[in-house]
Amino acid sequence: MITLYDCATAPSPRRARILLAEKGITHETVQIDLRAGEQLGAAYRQINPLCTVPALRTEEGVVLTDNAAIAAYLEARYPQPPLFGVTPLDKAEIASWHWRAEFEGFLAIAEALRNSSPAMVNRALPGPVNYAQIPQLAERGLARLRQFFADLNDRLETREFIAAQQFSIADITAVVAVDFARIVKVKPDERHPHLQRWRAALQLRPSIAL
Ligand SMILES: N[C@@H](CCC(=O)N[C@@H](CS)C(=O)NCC(=O)O)C(=O)O
Repeated sequence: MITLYDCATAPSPRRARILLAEKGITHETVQIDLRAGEQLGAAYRQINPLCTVPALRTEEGVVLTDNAAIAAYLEARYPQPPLFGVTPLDKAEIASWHWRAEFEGFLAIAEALRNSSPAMVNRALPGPVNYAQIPQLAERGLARLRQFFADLNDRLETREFIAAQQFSIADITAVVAVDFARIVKVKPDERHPHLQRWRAALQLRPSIAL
């Protein structure tokens, strides 16, 4: 049985949860308590030395230690429904927007939150090594995040989905980023009608409630 190492309140494992649900893959879930620092404890380090969630133990007993590996494995092992595109051009378009959702969305939120939160002093990056906060990075993260919302809104003006006219991994990563942006007080508003329409439509998918 597949095991997902998860944290119900964290955005990165939510990406894996949605992917598993979209593909209808039965699995067990183990919650790791990030607030209590369980990811840094000896027991979890043995599972994932990178000290992050999600991690996924495959049926063969191999532990995949990040979303990139988890998504690559699940798409190859359970090809239906395809979430990375089918034709070469669709795959390219989805890969491009998936990267943007990670780099311009996810990483911008991480910069803004992890470089400003008093709870994350010296934890400006996840993982086993401590890094000091850089307050200016928090400001830049907020600016990048606002720009990402504007760009995503423009992109969705003429589209139901972000890339290749199909629901894909790009929508999954983007919706998790858009929802988690609340943590730094950035939310879709009247300047983002297309983004709001897309977000409302995604709510109809059972996976998005996870
Ligand atoms: N590259 C990783 C990043 C995972 C990540 O940053 N996870 C966060 C939770 S959203 C974490 O484990 N944080 C632990 C910490 O802050 O110590 C992935 O997407 O799989």
